[in-house]
Amino acid sequence: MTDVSIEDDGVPSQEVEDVELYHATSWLTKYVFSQDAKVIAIQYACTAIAIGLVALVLSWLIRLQLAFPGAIPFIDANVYYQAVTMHGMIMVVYMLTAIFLGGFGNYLIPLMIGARDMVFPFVNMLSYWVYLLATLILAASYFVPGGPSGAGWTLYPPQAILTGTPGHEWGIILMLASLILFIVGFTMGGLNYVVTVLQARTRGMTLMRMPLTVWGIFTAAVMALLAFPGLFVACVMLLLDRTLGTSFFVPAIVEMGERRDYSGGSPILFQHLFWFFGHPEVYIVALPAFGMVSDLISVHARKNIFGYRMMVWAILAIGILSMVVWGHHMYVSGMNPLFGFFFAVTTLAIAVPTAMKVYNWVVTLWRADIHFTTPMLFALGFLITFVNGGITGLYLGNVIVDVPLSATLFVVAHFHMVMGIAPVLVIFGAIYHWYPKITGRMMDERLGKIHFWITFLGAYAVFFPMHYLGLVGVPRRFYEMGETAFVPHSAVGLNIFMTVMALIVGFSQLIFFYNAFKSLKHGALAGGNPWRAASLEWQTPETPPGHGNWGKQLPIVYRWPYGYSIPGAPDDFLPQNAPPQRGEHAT
Ligand code: HEM
Ligand SMILES: [Cu+2]
Repeated sequence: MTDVSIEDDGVPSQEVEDVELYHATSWLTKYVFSQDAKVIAIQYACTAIAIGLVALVLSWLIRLQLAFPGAIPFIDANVYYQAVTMHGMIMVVYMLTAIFLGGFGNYLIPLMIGARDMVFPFVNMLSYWVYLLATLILAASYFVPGGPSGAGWTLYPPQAILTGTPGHEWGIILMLASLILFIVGFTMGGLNYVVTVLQARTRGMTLMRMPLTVWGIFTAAVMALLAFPGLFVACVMLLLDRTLGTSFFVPAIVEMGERRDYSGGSPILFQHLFWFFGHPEVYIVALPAFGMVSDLISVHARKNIFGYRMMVWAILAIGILSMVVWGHHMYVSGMNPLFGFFFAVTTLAIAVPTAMKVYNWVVTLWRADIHFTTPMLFALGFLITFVNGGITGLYLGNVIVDVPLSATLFVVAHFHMVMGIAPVLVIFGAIYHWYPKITGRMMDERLGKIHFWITFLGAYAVFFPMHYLGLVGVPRRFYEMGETAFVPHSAVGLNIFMTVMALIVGFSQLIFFYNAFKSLKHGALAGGNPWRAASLEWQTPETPPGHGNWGKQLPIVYRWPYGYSIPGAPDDFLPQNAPPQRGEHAT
């Protein structure tokens, strides 16, 4: 039967006297400058969603220009490239990274491992405020002379800092300063997540009994702590190149007919540093999503996750491998072909642990008691979308396939599937799933399902045809589309269709926001554990969990978090902290 060890050796669980916990003394320290991970989580999530909405609106501008070139007078080439740049950077860094690690990480880690809070609450609070500052600085670049950077989200020098690129005046400086701050802020949060998982688990919560959500977020945090420094130094050096005239990344160059003072720098060095961060970034987003999807599937299919240990090892293997594949973003940079071979092999090798995870999800669903709740629908949507994006990733991982496709919309379609749509579906699923714990009320299921179907089908309507456009050679980051030589006539109608769908998908998110706000007051009361879930966060004495999460006594953990459909269990499932039952044998 299930893996149970009995720790009833008479030692009381760790107790914390009330006075030992820091206590909020005023409204301000309770809700604004709070050190409670749960409040910080909400702050992170709300900020990330708010700036994400800005990026969403920017994507409409891009799409409107592609479908109706020139129809909207204020979208000139500069505005277009600025929109592409800000959209990409905000979505990847300021929205996805922040919401997965700062949002879900803060909320779920302490609750899922039975801790009272993060181990460094003050630093945790500081992390959020630095992140907010970084976000505001980035947004401010829309209000400085020259506007935000239009260098593309990859910020490649030399063009990122030379005249002719929109935002080379102030935009790029603010962008780099903002990224530097973001990384400082993230590091403070990231150390918290890692140390908390390693040091603050409650009695009986061995590493191999942690929910996969925690494994995913933990591994992502470790990776981010290793990968972000690459971006950090790249940003500092590029900032020096731009402001002090150093030549880290800029070779001797003639600009507008004039020889500039730069000499000897290497633009390729920047690409290496950028992608040393940029590729792991995909998994910094994907691993938490993997973990959360595993938990959603298990709970809503009333079945233990298949191959738990394999899932853990796969997460770690993906984490390690993805640190050595960054060169697949540079196949067209002119690097030594032997490197191309190395990076292609490591890239394709990642498919192995990834496919193992996909098989395990599918086997978990096999003959399960699947409840098609909103969180489950989003989890299934993720599975399909991720597999879809993963397969085109296999194409692009091969040098000879990538070279002709690399500057086309095929790449844009690929990465939107795999790290645009797929993680966003998980974010929604996770919000529907954990909302009752956070607020004490359920979200409306009917609205949730409508929201799912419009978002899921709509996203496919936007990005599926994009593969085709890429294959016929439509370039990416290209301002003037219309019926130019690049764009076959058949693409014009498609482009219009995709743009209309993008607007529909975007506006349909209002259904979600309406649901989330209305349910705060009017949602059905959830009780402590509406999904009958086994993991620890659902076993708190109060819902929403109070300050310190657990009242006086920390829970004791006796088993793994996937005890579902257990014959003889009172309610078909066994929470992690339920004392051993008759018939369970110790391990
Ligand atoms: C409603 C959803 C979205 C739509 C309609 C959309 C649309 C677009 C479009 C049209 C482009 C420009 C393609 C080009 O010409 O190069 C683009 C670029 C990009 N998008 Fe999205 N996007 C969406 C969501 C996301 C999300 C969630 C992410 C997060 C990963 C994301 C990340 C990016 C990135 C990194 C770029 C590349 C920017 C660059 O080339 O510098 N997008 N998007
Ligand atoms: Cu990559």
